Amino acid sequence: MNLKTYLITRQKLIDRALDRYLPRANTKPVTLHKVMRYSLIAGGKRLRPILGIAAAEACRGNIDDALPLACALECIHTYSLVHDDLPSMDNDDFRRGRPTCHKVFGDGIAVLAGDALLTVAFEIVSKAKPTLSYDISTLLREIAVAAGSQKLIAGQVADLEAEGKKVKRDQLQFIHENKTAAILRSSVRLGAMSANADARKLSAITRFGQRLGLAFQIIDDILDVTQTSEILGKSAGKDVVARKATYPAVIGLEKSRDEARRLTRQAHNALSVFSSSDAEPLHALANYLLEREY
Ligand code: GRG
Repeated sequence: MNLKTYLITRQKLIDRALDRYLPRANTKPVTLHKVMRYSLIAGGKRLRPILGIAAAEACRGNIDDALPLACALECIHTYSLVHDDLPSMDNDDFRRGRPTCHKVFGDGIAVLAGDALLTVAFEIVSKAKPTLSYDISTLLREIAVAAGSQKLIAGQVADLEAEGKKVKRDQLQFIHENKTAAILRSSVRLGAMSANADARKLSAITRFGQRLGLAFQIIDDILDVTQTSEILGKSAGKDVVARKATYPAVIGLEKSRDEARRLTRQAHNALSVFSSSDAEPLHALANYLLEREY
């Protein structure tokens, strides 16, 4: 398969769907809807929704059924970035190749746009088609738990509390598994659910998402040290300055690369229950995430 074409076509599809799901920019209150769109519509690699759609394909589902769930997760991911960039959190000026939301519109409206992106995600999930094995309340619960106080937010709390401290490897893994891997894992699980995956396939996809999610954050940590802000489209080198808990800081750059490779291998292995043609996009995406430069 041609991964470049695959990524571009999926990104366009997701961008069009996000545009449809969000209230128009001229909907009242106009400021809020304009700001939500500023953060969501322009930019972002759309990795989580692309992975969700690829997981649906692996389970022989179709793109249209996976799209609402994929887009809901992208809204949650974007909310977490908007809030994370605030001065009271990571205090970042640059995201998705442009000034951060609060830099352009102010802290108050950035908080509210983040809140609204989180909330609209649940409205979008309510539009998804239930399947025989997964009703709407199961889908809603999946997303609520991943974004909630024991996953995404737990990871962010642990990340804030670890700043400037010496952390052990298991604490670091807790942060990464919750701050990053939980949403990524849910993206592929929801894709599989939209295809009415059986328990064996859902469990394989879950393991794939967990391993890939952790590898993804380790690569993100490595890129923060090795890449420029221009290439990343966000501020590089901040983790060292803020004395963040990262893999390169705790185990060094080379061991971090080894760990990302090891986890990616495990992610590939988790897909052994699928035929190689059904899982081809997931395998290609796992390789791409390991080799990515931004
Ligand atoms: C505010 C509850 C709350 C959580 C914030 C998202 C987050 C948790 C922190 C942001 C910083 C960070 C290292 C997040 C981990 C996830 C991550 C690597 C985000 C960037 O994902 P990409 O590269 O970004 O897919 P794009 O912009 O392409 O979507």
